[in-house]
Amino acid sequence: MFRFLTAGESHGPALTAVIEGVPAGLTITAEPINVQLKRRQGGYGRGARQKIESDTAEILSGIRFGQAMGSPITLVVRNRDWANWTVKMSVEPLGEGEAPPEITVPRPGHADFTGMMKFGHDDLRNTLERSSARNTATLVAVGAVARILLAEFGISVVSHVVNIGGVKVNADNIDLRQVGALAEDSPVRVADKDAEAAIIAAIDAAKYRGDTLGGTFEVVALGLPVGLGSYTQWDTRIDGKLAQALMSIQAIKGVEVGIGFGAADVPGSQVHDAFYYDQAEGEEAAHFRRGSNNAGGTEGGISNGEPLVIRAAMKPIATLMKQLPSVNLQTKEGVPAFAERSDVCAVPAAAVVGEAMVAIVLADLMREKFGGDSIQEMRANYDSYQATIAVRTAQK
Ligand code: EPS
Repeated sequence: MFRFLTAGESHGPALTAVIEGVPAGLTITAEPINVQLKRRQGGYGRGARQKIESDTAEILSGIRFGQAMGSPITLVVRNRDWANWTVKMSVEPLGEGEAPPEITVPRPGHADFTGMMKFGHDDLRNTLERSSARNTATLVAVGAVARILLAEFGISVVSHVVNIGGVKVNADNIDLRQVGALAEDSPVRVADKDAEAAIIAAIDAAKYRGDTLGGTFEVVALGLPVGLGSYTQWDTRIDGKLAQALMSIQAIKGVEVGIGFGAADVPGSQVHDAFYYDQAEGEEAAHFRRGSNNAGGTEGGISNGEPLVIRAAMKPIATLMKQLPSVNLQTKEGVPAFAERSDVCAVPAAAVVGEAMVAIVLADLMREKFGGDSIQEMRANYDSYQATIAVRTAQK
């Protein structure tokens, strides 16, 4: 199993992740992790905090001479902003009169209200510090390790944004092998240049109004073998695991696989992906082929060998500079919601986090199916399975 825990507050000293289940012998260095951390920090519409932070990972355990030892891997991402928060976020008790005023007016749509009620906090900082999307830096760092494992088996995970604030991107005719690279060149991670300008204008307009924007991103995984996940129990399904992983990202309110909700509107003849069998020709081996990929790469809770295509919808960020009505939880007086420095739109960053969560689920399913304590052992199991698939696919 590939599993992990994270810890850390948004304005505390650091964020930490401990990962278990990385096979021994896998080459891991900080550099590819830092590449992913930098990608998450980009995107048009982010706030002043990203100018302060320049996220990098320190590896504190599990790696020797650039190779995994099979022991837990600890990653630390330090918060540069901590220097400005040593009193407000002091671990030690503060002296008389040193404590900052309590924040008591929850933002509608944020974790403020639910967290304060559940944990019995009087100061909503005790809730917002951990519920903050700052923690997605650790998810991306863990996802970077998952990607290193997946790359050993030729699996890649990319993303692009398909909608921000209702401005839709037409990416239907773009080759899935190119969509990630095209998005990488765009400040709003869109593969369609026409939509890019309209989206940037929409973000600027929202900022001017003191408002925020959500949107939808798509994650695509290529190179998956058929057979990850299972229909045998509810919690073994690949699509269920992916949905849970994506829904765990702050502000995600919806997930769809393939044509998703669209499949509910049309008859089965227009939904299901017909099978064909292509005979061997030249260099190409005989293979099964599908007429379409409306299923988005999963059938029966199992990967079917087609590209995995999954979308997630993000609501607008809950911190609005033009504050919504709220209530002071102590005095019960109606007042504007708390407003703190924030992003206007974080959908491009959320797409990078989405890639990480998908990579984590896929790495876990690869570990489950192919096992092994070392990368060599895992590869031998993978090769043996692929050989049986090749026999089942070959012409009779
Ligand atoms: C966040 C609020 C902002 C964002 C933060 C998430 O932080 P701050 O209050 O320090 O300005 O910048 O995101 C990050 C710091 C990050 O690295 O993504 C929130 O409340 O969720």
